[in-house]
This record gives sequence, C-alpha cells and structure tokens, in this order.
Amino acid sequence: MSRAAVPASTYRPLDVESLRPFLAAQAKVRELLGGRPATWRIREVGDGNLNLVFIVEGADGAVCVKQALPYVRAAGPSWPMPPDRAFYENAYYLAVAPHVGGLIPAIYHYDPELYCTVMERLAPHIILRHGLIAGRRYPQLARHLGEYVARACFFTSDLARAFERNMETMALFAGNKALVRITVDLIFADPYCESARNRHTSPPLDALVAQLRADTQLKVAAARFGQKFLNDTQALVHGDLHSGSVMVSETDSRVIDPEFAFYGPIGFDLGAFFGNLLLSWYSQPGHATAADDRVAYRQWILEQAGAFWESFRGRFLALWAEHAEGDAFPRRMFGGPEGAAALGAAREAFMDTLFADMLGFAACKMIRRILGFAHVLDFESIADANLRAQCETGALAMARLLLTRPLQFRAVADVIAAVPGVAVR
Ligand code: SR1
Ligand code: MG
Repeated sequence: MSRAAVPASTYRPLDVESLRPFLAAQAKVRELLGGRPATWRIREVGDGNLNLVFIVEGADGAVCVKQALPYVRAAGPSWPMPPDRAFYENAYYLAVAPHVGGLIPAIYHYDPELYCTVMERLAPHIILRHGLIAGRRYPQLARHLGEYVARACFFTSDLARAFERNMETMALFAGNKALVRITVDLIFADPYCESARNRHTSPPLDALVAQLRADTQLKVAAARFGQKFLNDTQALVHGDLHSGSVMVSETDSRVIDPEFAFYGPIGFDLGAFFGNLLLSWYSQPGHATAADDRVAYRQWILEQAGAFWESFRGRFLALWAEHAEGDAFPRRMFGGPEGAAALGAAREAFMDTLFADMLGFAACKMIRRILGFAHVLDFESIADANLRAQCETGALAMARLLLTRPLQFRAVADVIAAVPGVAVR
C-alpha cells in the first residue's frame, strides 16, 4: 500500500446530512444498512480527543463512521493536526488483520479524500474504560488483549518476517510523524515541565507536581523510555492502546483507534494497556458507593493485569516457537540440543526485556494522564477534587516506583503485590 497524495481542497468535515449521500453512494454500505437513506438514523457520538465519530442505523444494520478532523478536537482549530492519521489507521488495520482474527472491527470502506473510515458498528460493546468505571467484569479481556498484542507485534517483527518486508512497512508508517510528535511531547516531555497544555487537580496536587518536576532521577528514567520509544523499532505497534481503545462485551474484545501506529517498542503497547489497568485500580475509591465498595473489584483488576502479561508472554513465545521465519534469531543458527537450549534462554531473556519495558512505559502513561494534556475519565469523573487527588497521588507514587526502582519488579506478581501498599487509601 502506498500513500496517495490527495489535494487538500477535496476534504470537508462531514455532518449528519452530508454523511447520508456519502454512505448511500457506497453499494455495500447501502445494502448493509437497508431501507431508504432518508430513514437512516445518524448521530455524532465522538468523545475522544481527535476525531468525528458517527453511528448510522438503518432498517437492516448499522455502521460506525470515523473521520479525522484537520485539528485536535479536544483543543479546537488552534491546534492543527493533519487528517492523514486516518490513512495510517486504515493501513494498520490492513497490516494486522491477517494475524489478529476477530479482535478488530470489520472495515467496510476507506475514503482517502475525506480521511474517513466506515466500519462495523460494535454492539452491545462499550468502551472498556466505561466498563471499568462502572465496575463491570470481562472474563475474556486479559486473554484477548494479551493474544492481540502478541499476534499483532510478533507477525510484524523481524522474528517472523524478512527484514525487507518490515522495512517497507516501516517506511510507510514513518510518515505518521504528526502523531508520533504528539506522543513524544505529551507523554515523554510536557508532563515533566511547565507547559501551557498541562493541567492537574489543583490545588491539592500542586506541591506533588512541583516535586515530581524537580525529580531528576524520575526525569532521567522517563527520558530513557522516551528515547526507547523512538529508537526501538521492534514491531508495528498500535501506539495508543489504552482502555479507551478497546471495546468490550461480556464475551468479545475489539481493539480500535490505531491512528498512532508506527514501528516502535512492543513494550509501548503492553505498557499502555497495563498502565491503564493500574490507573483504573487507583481510581476505584472514587467510584465506590455504599452498596459497592469496589474492594473485590480492585482485586479483579490486578488479576487482569497479571493475566494480560501472562497471556501475552505465553502466546508470544508459542508464536516464536512455531513461526520463526524472520531474520532476527534465524532458526538455522540454533540446531541441536545445545542450540535449542541457548535459543530457549535467549527467548526468556527477551521476554524479560519486554516485561521491563512494559512497566516503564506503563509508568510514563500513568504520569501523563495525571499531569499532562489528556486526562482519563477514570479520574476525571470523580467529582470530589480531594478524593480524586488522593487516587491520583497513589497512581503517581506507583508510577514513580516503577520508573525509579525497576529492579524491585522482576515478575508481574511483584507488581500485583506492591500496588495495594502504594495507595493513599
Ligand atoms: C492531542 S491527542 C491527546 C491524546 O489522545 C490520544 O488518545 C492519545 O493518547 C494522545 O496522546
Ligand atoms: Mg484514540
């Protein structure tokens, strides 16, 4: 897939009325929706930071339409952002679809002029973050997500494929510079400095935020992960795999919103998901009620963090054993029992580096959601600022520990054991 140059003048943001003829002109979508276009029910439901999202319901079916705006939606036109992120989102879906089976939505149509994707409307799914705030359990979630990251990353890595093929994919996604810029600034720099884009729960967190911004040990550790983010081109990563990028039902999980996709460290996707589970854990006192103290639910969340890592680890190692067709660790170098033993040990050592990366990136993700531009509903929906600050203080303390004392966390059980002791209540 190569990148088509599109004259900017053909682009226009869609609205409820212009979407109707646009969809009616696509035979497949028209048939899927059924009935007369005039009867389709269309509503804009986007609540993310960047894009327009519409749900369209017809007599026979429904679709979801996502269009990239030429600016950051959460900030308005004063923060321009090229809409070609929709191109990279579509390219990511195409690249991983052969490997991840039903763990992404079906894509029906991509329009390169409108930077707009028509996809499966997932129902009765909801955004995972909303489910976690509501205290819902998803028995398959950890297994699905571990499997997802393992498959998407393994099959786009040099362990699975010839480097020539990966370099082509890498070259394509190297164009996604505007979105990598967002991550570089909003995750790895702004939270540690004064920036007009930052905000935090003020005044309760003022002193702590000042302390963290003066903490050179913390800043060096975070900067190392920022460097790793740019340098470790291990696989095609989703690039924004937080709990708002996953839709869930009781039995199904789907990964959405891969517009930040690029070649980067596998631990970045692992850490995004793991870190957002920890954020959810820390936010739970803010969602407790007299009827639902969330104590057992918190334990369930920690168990899911462990199960996610174990699922990823087991699946990645199994894929490596079965599909080692790439140029990294060529199979032919490791014949015989001695070779097999050495390869086995090297694989274990690689998993240990991914584990350490997951924790470091998780910590960076946690800090940015409390000190930076883009916050998370887990905390934002806690109306009492003092209670919110207490929850956020615990999360910040844990993130700091993960970044500055990494050797305390050799196994996921170490994290699970530490979290309850690093909380304000
Ligand atoms: C300006 S975009 C802010 C954040 O929203 C996305 O979900 C990414 O996490 C990004 O950093
Ligand atoms: Mg998103």
